[in-house]
Amino acid sequence: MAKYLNETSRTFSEFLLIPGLTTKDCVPPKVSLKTPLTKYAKGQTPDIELNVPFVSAIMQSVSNDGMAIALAKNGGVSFVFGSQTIQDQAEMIRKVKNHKSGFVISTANLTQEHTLRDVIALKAKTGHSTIAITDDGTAEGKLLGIVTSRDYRVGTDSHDKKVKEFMTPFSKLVTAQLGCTLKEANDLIWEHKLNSLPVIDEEARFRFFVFRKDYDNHKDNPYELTDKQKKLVVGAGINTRDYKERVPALVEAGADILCIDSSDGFSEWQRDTLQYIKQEFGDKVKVGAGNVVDKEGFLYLVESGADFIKVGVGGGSICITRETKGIGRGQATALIEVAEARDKYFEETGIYVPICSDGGIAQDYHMVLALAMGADFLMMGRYFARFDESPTRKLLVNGNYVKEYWGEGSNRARNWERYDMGDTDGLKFEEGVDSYVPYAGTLKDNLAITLGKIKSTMCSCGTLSIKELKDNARITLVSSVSIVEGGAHDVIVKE
Ligand code: RVP
Repeated sequence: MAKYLNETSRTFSEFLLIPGLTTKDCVPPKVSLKTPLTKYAKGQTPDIELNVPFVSAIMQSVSNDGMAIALAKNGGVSFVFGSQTIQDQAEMIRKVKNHKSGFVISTANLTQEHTLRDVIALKAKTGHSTIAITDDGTAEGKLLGIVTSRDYRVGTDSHDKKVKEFMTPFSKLVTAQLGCTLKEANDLIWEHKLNSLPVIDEEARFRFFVFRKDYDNHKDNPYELTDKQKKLVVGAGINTRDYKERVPALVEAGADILCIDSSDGFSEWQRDTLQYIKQEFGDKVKVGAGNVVDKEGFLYLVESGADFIKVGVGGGSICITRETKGIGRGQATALIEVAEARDKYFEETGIYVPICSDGGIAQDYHMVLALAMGADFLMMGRYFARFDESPTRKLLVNGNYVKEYWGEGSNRARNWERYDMGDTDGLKFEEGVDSYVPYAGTLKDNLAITLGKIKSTMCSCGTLSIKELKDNARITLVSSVSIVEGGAHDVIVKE
């Protein structure tokens, strides 16, 4: 006879946190949101820690190189989507690892034989007013000069005028040598009152621009997450089919952490993938696995070698796995059980395996609830899809700006590798939808507001770290009537 669990599958919206004593020391600027990303032994520190407890979802519509750069600059990690060719995914990883904060590879370059007309057209196309002039018109050619909007007058100068007649030539440029630090570049910018500084190599080949405004931005990123070489940390999604080719390519490209991407990860295919990675690369390559929704799934993947475990089946905003396959569990119920299993495993073995709550965060307050229920960090798709940095189009629909957002299990993504079922034919049904989400602006601005709310809630609970929150939070179940009480009620709200 089937086993019937005497439980109700619960979601985040069914819970609230009860405030604890807030001492005068307990203020948002003192709250630390540092959290482990990979497993560690008692008394040691994890090899990778996040500065904010967020990772972006392994999805075409969320995590490309642009999102990865933006999120790492703000303290989290993106898992670049794996539903693309191995070469394309490795190239995205390379772009993130080669990104040097403040050192910008120019996308607006011309030769000195081009004309003012070309300059105006390139500026309109790229939005960049500083153009590098190189011998072959590429971003790696020999630097011959630069053109900025101070070098020409659109209304007066002939548009046929050659670039060489009005550019600032190399002989008059202040340049920096490749290998200089951002601080050194910035000192030159200040000393010579520049807006941009070209960086060249020993053969005078153009490599980067450093802009005055970017240095200021860089100083504004106190949470930036970098590796030992000061390169941004980046993750990559993998599957249980082509891992023998994909994993070495991603490792070669510099991925700091991998994660097997599947809606149901309690499988022998995940075990084989984990064992292969650990046998081939030892502990050098970190890899998360999932998704699971119970203690058994958690222990199975931990014993197979996973460095973190992802929790959640069917809770994602674009996910219809529960409707399609009839599998899943309320996200809060799943998380609470897996968190208990993680703590017990830690007590028994001295090994702490972080867990990630994946999907179903619909409100900012759900984030702090998930952390209080035991999540070490959260994976989110919808949240990040709304920002400028997500890879999708921004459109005007019914007078409102929206961004596109589609599931990895949708027909649009065609990511059939997510099914951990070997090379079985016929597993080509949809378990995700194609949708819009309201456009919300930049990642940095939105994250600042979200983190402010989380820190404020943590202070209300009298806690200054995620660990303290987990240990001390008091969580209550709410009735549907008290949910009504929680919003504005019995008043006429002014427009
Ligand atoms: P959300 O943040 O609620 O948008 O959920 C994102 C999560 O949904 C992903 O991290 C993944 O686990 C899951 N997902 C992605 N695609 C699909 C699908 O097509 N069913 N589900």
